[in-house]
Amino acid sequence: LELDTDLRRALHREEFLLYYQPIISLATGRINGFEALLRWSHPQKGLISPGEFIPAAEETGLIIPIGLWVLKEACQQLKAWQNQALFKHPIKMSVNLSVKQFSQVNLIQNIDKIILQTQLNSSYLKLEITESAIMENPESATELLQQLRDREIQLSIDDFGTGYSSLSYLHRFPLHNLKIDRSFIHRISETRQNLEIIQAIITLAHHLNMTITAEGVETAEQLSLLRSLGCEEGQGYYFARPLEPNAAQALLLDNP
Ligand code: G
Ligand code: G
Ligand code: MN
Ligand code: NA
Repeated sequence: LELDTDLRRALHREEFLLYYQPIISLATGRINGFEALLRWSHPQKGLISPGEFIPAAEETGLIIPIGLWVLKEACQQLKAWQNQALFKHPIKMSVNLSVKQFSQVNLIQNIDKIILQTQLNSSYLKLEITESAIMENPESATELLQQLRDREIQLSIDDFGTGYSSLSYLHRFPLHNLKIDRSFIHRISETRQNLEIIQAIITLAHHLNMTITAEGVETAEQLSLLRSLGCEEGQGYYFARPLEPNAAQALLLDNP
């Protein structure tokens, strides 16, 4: 498999990089954190999105070393920003974990090692896990989530509504935050029903002591509807696209 060889080489040659998309508090307009988003700077093909290579990386198992690189790089970046004292308001760093990463045997040990190496306080790290990763093995997922929570690592359920949509299962898992998938936000003002579905998700999550992040916010109208529904955070092109580290850092300088 050519892509497999390419991905291995990319790791060795340090061709991966991270972009950072801000996550905004809807109440204050401040940056609450960033989501780290992987990019591959291919010597011939230019910048490649994870959608094009993560499925192959999952299949070959390369997602494990790539994912550990992402985690370390993201923790290092936040630590560097903290060391520069660029901001007063605490910022969190969100990192995506795929199904395979979430079920790797040494996940906790690997995370502990990265936290130790980077010296980032683990309460600033947020992990984004999909419903499918959790539902693949709910019992072991619950245990793993609890171990992460014991370390004060923040836990988000990503792309909510696209997987099992298991509203009835949510209470079983020790999660802090729910990210509503952008397909719901996209349709928010289309029908009364869409709005009511989002309202129901938000109400339930609040009952379970989870905060809500709306993904894919692209318009002022979506923003104001989400605010009126009590959604805490938003992420999307309306605020900012995923940014290069320098551009993300420049935004932080303006973060009151
Ligand atoms: O950034 P972009 O829209 O191209 O991302 C496409 C998909 O790739 C998204 O579903 C996102 O969650 C996923 N993704 C981005 N970065 C990472 C990463 O570092 N690890 C994993 N597992 N998935 C990622
Ligand atoms: O699956 P996940 O939520 O991690 O995917 C994040 C991806 O969503 C990023 O790759 C990013 O490029 C994309 N994204 C971020 N904001 C927007 C937006 O406002 N609109 C759309 N269509 N995609 C977005
Ligand atoms: Mn995500
Ligand atoms: Na998502």
